[in-house]
Amino acid sequence: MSSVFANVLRAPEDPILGVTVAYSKDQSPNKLNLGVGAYRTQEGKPLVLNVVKRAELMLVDDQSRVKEYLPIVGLADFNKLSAKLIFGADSPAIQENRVATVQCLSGTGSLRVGGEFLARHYHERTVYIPQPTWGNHPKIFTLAGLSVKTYRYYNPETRGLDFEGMLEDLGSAPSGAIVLLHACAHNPTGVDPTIEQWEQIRQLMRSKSLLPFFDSAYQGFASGSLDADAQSVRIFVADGGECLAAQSYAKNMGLYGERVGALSIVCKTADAASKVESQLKLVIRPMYSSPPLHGASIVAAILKDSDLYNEWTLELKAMADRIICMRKELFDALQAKGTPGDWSHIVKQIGMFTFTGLNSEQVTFMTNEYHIYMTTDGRISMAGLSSRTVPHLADAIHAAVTGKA
Ligand code: PGU
Repeated sequence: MSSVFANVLRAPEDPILGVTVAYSKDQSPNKLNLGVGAYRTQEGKPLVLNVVKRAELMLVDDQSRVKEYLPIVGLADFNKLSAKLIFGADSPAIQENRVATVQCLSGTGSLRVGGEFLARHYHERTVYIPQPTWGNHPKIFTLAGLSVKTYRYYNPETRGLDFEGMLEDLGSAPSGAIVLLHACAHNPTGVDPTIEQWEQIRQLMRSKSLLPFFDSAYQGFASGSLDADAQSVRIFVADGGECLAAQSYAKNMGLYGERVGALSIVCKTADAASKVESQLKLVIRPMYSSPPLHGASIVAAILKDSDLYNEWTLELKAMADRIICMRKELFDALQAKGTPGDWSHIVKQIGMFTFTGLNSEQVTFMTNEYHIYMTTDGRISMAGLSSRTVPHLADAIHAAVTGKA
């Protein structure tokens, strides 16, 4: 009675999502999941934004709505409004119809579709990703048919940006290479270039015809402002050059499981953009045919109604502010305990994560002894913390650093 699949090897759990699997099996009442980047309330609960609930009620009440297939490229309103959100309402690229936008399955799907389009139609097949980066990036781009290389990004000694290293590596990349850039709130480091540094990166990349591919998974989460967090992308679009952008509404609208996102390709001409769109359809159709309706309808409803939009920006700011408060509380707790080391990076880094600098042994210790779950690279999701759990985390970090169980 042997299975034809008997020889299939068991695959390891995913380095990020596997943390949640391990956490779920833990029976301790004090367990804490700081692995996945998912927002939690002060009570440690997942949050459905009030504005999302309002939009959903509107959708349910609308008797004219049907459940027909969306077009291959997704919901037209959603695509237009998503491009406006990231590039800005007054973006010349949008006004000149130079942007091809397709609705995709959240940030991941947008990166995957963009990667496959580039592998099929772009002359340079190498994509440079930051070191370190979100663990799924290399897998997504390799499967899309690109070859993946890295550029220096983070300096563990300063716990800041390795700007020199970054410029050096991009400077020696082959002309035309694709460069993956985190639009804001770099995952896992929480370290972003300043606007002046972005400007230098732009000049270097344009001088070498490197093609920017922005991953925007945290617009609004870094600073609390949607416009400020899109600045990096906008300075690249303002110079009239081309780029790609993958957007996710998982975090900033809390629509994680709805899988709603968009891929935009900014082209030099409207003609190129319409041809690009026609080819994106050929990438999408055999992959999943067309995207899901519900999440995109929620996003479009919120983005097109000024009252809902304003409510969204307030709720988004509140999430970003709570994360910033958690940084301060954790930093203060470690200071108060006199935990050895400089922990100021906790308050300096931005976005959902703190890249603590804890090593994998320390992480394992914290999981075994304190039931605190996080990725082995020492990244903690600040959004998973609350005032109630900060002392427990501070105790665990203190013990891990001082070697006391
Ligand atoms: N890009 C970056 C930089 C991300 O951090 C994430 C999510 C995504 C894209 C993809 O998000 P979508 O849900 O597909 O829109 N990273 C989180 C969530 C868990 C995961 O690994 O997917 C994280 O914890 O790193």
